[in-house]
Amino acid sequence: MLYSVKMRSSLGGTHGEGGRHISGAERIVPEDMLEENVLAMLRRARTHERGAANFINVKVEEVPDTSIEYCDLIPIYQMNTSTKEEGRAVAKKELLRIGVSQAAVDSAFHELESLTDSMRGAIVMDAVSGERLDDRHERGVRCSNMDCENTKEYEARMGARGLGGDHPREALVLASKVANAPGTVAELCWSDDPDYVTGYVGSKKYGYGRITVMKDMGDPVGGRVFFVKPGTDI
Ligand code: PML
Repeated sequence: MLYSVKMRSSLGGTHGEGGRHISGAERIVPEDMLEENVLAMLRRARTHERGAANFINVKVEEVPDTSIEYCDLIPIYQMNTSTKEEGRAVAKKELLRIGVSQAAVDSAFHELESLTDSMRGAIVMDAVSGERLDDRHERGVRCSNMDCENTKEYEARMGARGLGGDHPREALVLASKVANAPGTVAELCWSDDPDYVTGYVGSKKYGYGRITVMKDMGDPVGGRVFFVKPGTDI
């Protein structure tokens, strides 16, 4: 039997009710790894670069085998950049190459660059008009209930490429689920972790386009945009 373990944490109150989002994480693990994963998540919330959370919510749920859908991880390619400006310019070019319109690229960057605090979820945007389609304001839409099937093989392969650790793993799993969702054209993301400057542009068409520098070191504001085909049932 598999279990879903989800954690979200904040500082100074629950997020959205005076508290500041600190971190979130989720895994799907076998029963014998449940306890170690719950502990790892508590530790992560209490030792995060964004602050030591004092509101931590951990949810554990059984996942019936019949409810699971499998998809391939999208292939990784990397674009090396050394400044935020260079990284964002590369991301814009990549989104246009995938087929997102100039209007939608401009709108997405305007939305993300206007944020004063990180969103928990993503902005859903029409890939042609650039109109924001969700009405969830700073909460956005979350992609959840996901993990990679074979953790050992995943870690061996990613470790060999120098891409071990939580950030690439969580981002690649999420980007793969999003890219495989009906209606998705592309995704844009940069991290809300102040010490983590890497981001990506994801798509089913080309894969996980990792961009090494997309923001300034120390910046605690990050976010995501899911670009969808016009008419997608969001
Ligand atoms: C996040 O952790 O908030 C997003 C990280 C995106 C980049 C992950 C990577 O490929 O290193």
